[in-house]
Amino acid sequence: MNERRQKAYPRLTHPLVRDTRDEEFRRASWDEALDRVARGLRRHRGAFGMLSCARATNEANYLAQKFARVVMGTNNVDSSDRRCHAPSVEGLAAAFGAGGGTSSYEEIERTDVVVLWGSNARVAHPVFFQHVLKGVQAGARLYVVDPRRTSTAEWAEGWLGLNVGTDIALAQAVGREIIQAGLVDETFVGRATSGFEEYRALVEPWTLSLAQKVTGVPAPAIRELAHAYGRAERAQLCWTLGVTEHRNGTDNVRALIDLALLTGQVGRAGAGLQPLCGRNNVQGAIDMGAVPHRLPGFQDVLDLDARLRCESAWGTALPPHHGLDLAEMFEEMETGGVRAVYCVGEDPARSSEGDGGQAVRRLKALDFLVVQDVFRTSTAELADVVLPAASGWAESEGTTTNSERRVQRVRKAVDPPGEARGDVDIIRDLAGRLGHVWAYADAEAVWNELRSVSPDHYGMTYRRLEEHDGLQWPCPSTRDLEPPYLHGRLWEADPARRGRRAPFGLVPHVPPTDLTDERFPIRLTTGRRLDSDNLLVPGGSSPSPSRRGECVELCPEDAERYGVVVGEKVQITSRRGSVVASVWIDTALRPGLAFTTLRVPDDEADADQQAPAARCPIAGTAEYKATAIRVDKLPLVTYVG
Ligand SMILES: Nc1nc2c(c(=O)[nH]1)N[C@H]1C(S)=C(S)[C@@H](COP(=O)(O)OP(=O)(O)OC[C@H]3O[C@@H](n4cnc5c(=O)[nH]c(N)nc54)[C@H](O)[C@@H]3O)O[C@H]1N2
Ligand SMILES: Nc1nc2c(c(=O)[nH]1)N[C@H]1C(S)=C(S)[C@@H](COP(=O)(O)OP(=O)(O)OC[C@H]3O[C@@H](n4cnc5c(=O)[nH]c(N)nc54)[C@H](O)[C@@H]3O)O[C@H]1N2
Ligand SMILES: [Mo]
Repeated sequence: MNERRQKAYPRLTHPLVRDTRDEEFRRASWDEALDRVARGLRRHRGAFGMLSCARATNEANYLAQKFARVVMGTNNVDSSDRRCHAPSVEGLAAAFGAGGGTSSYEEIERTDVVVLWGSNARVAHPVFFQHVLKGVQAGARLYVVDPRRTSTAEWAEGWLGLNVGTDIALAQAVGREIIQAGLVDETFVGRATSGFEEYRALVEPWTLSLAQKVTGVPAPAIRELAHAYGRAERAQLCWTLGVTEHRNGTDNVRALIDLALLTGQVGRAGAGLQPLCGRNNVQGAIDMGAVPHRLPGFQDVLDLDARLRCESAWGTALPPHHGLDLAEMFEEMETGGVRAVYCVGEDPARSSEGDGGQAVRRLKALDFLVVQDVFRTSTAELADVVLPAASGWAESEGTTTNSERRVQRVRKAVDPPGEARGDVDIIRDLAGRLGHVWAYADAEAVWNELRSVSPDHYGMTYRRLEEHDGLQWPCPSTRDLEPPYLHGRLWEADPARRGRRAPFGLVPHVPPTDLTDERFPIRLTTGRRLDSDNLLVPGGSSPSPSRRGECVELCPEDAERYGVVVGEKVQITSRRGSVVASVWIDTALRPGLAFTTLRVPDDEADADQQAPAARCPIAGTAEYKATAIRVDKLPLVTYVG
């Protein structure tokens, strides 16, 4: 077992400080630690970046973004939404104006067709998957679109095993078939959308046979999906990282939304578009404004009315332009644009901005780094000051927002250990030291301020959240409830009430940046496993035949071709670097396709081996899902079963 990488992080119980990065940390009082942070940040008002936490409460995220905007005067605030959910938010916002999934979990149980596109929900979203299974039990047909025959696919009526990075080609062939078969909802398209003729022309070349060639999915399976989706009374199209973690993640999302526009599978009970959020409060972090271009309530920073509302609530002028996103902040660490970082509940040194080695190098070069986390993370080891936080879950009062836009109360059940304190209290006290006295008595006071600046949250008092067991946004009124699905207005007959039309995305198919060829013949994709949590994989880096650990998974045919067995180490080389990993054999894969967890382990390699080849220009999400590699057998077998 690889102790160095896999040892669980210890819990933080008291503040830690040091004068220089070469020194060991020493224990400090809260007063001393917060004074040091205030000193460190004061010097860098113009070159500051805030990383906020998609696992912490809404209240913590609201204060984190307020700290960046009000105390530090910058919109440079972001969270790991950038790595997974941002393309969904951008794609949905471009089509409908709101960046949230359009339907609710309950509707998944009462629908006719569920499509899980690039989503291994059985493994990564087990709670949601229970709703899917209830739907299936009630007669819904389930389709799974995934290069691997995942355990999610085992439950499906149809599995479409496409080639990595061919989602747009597949979606457009489905769209063409829907048009050809006369399954377009013409009323909806005519009333509520724009760009249909351009869409028809765009998808025209994507015949079933061309799509079969490009995507690898047999034509009859594409046809079946098109007919099932197009004929369904109600259908739910759900997706996650198989769609978003590409150089064109937002375009991929648009291509899926186009299918719903074509068939009117949105804005009605039981019909919808549902990107699943990775962590408990990714949606909330975005909704609270912990993103560089949006104020709380998904209001654009450039929207003067929204800015004025926040300025009057916060008593200060706000920067009137978009800030830097997570990826850009890391780039600016290199060029001097970001010199100080306040990192609340993010672990970029391990989870990495695409590449661990590069992220560590950039964090080390900062003038000042403060980390506020539950655990003593790899990122905390690089900091000047470390602040111990209470966990947002079970140790704090507040709220979080799930994939169906439902805001729910979280409650404090136990005290945090040692001197650890809640994120809300820490950020508030720090603001006070920097001259901004915020008199919140508790989390509810923070929430009520958020309600005053975000019309979509206005109706959600703590009391109502408790009475209703959570409420979905939008909730503009303290009396009424909105329907559980979004965009019902698109179905209005009256154009004035219908409002803005939803435009077709009209996106082109482009292959991944990293092409396979003779030198790099294998497509490596990454993803989750049931027994691992993001970058923490039980079993370390040396799997035995009974325990996978971190490894590269090959199909039986490829393993035989390379003459390798389970547990044997191989060298994996991409165009950007090389790592050594142990082999696991998985029948979910097919020849030419390899799979690994988020990071192939290799203690010797800290260079750019995991750097993504590209990013989505709209959402900033990295192309984590499509690397071209070569697998070389090593002369030495290090494991003998
Ligand atoms: N057990 C467990 N659950 C988790 C996590 C965890 O670490 N462990 N992490 C959480 C987080 S942060 C997130 S964001 C979510 C992610 O949840 P998911 O997105 O479901 O997880 P992934 O396994 O990353 O990717 C989903 C699927 O995309 C497929 N895929 C790869 N390339 C392509 C492609 O080109 N096209 C298509 N259509 N599919 C492709 C992969 O084979 C994989 O099965 O999971 C959350 N839940
Ligand atoms: N190669 C590759 N890399 C990837 C991905 C991939 O598919 N491939 N996926 C990416 C994805 S989808 C994601 S989401 C990222 C995840 O990467 P990270 O951002 O590192 O996310 P977590 O592992 O969730 O770590 C978040 C931190 O929050 C802390 N924390 C939890 N609750 C609280 C709280 O209430 N308050 C505070 N202050 N801290 C708290 C935890 O201790 C933890 O250290 O990794 C990304 N990296
Ligand atoms: Mo994620």
